[in-house]
Amino acid sequence: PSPQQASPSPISLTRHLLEEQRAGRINADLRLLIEVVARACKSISIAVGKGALGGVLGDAGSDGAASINVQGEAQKKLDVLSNEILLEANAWGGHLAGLASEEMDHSVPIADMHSDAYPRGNYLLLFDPLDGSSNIDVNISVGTIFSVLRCPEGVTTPGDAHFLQPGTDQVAAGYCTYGPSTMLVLTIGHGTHAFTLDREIGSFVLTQRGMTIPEETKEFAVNMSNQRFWEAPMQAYVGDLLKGREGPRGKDFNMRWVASMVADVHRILTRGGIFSYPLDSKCAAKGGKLRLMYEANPMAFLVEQAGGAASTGRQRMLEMQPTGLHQRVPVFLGSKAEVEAAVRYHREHD
Ligand code: AHM
Ligand code: MG
Repeated sequence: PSPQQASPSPISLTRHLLEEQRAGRINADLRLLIEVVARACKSISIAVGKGALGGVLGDAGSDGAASINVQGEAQKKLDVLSNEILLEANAWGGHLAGLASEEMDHSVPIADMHSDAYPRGNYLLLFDPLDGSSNIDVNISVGTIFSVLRCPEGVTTPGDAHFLQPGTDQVAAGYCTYGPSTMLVLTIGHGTHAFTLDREIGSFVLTQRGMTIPEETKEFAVNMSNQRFWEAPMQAYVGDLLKGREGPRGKDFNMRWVASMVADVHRILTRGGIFSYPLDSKCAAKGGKLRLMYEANPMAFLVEQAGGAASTGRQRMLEMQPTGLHQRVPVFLGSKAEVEAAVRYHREHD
């Protein structure tokens, strides 16, 4: 190609964020925070990629005793390692007031993290360090999910209550998927953009600007083995999907379920679909399976910014007022028209 036609130079995450800062969409602190999270994700990607060679597969805990997290689930070695990587990376940056993780009972104010008194910033970070843990040992995609909120004005040592802000208050959210390639998908409220990790260079490169979820879909994602435990609206909704072309929906649907939310949502952001983890009689007492603050809300923000929708089946996800750090919710997200259809079944069959 002549010099005039040369392909544009790749845009790194660093350059993208600097351009967002120059456009007045983020400040330097939020930019640095996102850079630090991205750097931690690179470390996690390396650990995940080593697999059995890194000695990181299997359960955490010693002497045959399983290590159990706040959710009552056995922790994997990589859950613990990923949590430590994110904590360590974010402790000293100076942009956070506190952080909270799926793997920790309570949030931690930055002030309590080190005796060296790191400076304290204005943001709160929430994360699921390694989502889809059941897939670690079988070499299937897993991911990290994160959400960023503002620390309320005047609060220097935030506690759990300060994190309980509705998803509409998120200033940034994203996930990193550790699959055949490692990708970071990010929103700061101005579209959803995807970056692919260039492993040789070690930097994330913008590979899809402005992801857009097709409004209509013929693909749904759900754990069908729970069917008999679902509530009436979900029974009716999926029942009609399965009737295909002859049924009221008038088209044949395909199904996909990775059992890693990050991978399932990434597929939906790429080619459309609906993801659901509904209420069922097994998880009803807890309110659902997936966690609002560091799974449902960040994904809902990303999906809405890509033109999709996210709901509990009865309410827009981002408008839910959280009542607990580890609160669980039913989740329906993805192609807008399909999420609206699922919500309609809830209205009609409740
Ligand atoms: P985790 O945070 O303990 O890994 O659990 C969340 C995961 C999601 O990634 C996934 O969508 C879901 O649990 C799979 O659940 P199931 O095993 O019931 O299909
Ligand atoms: Mg999780």
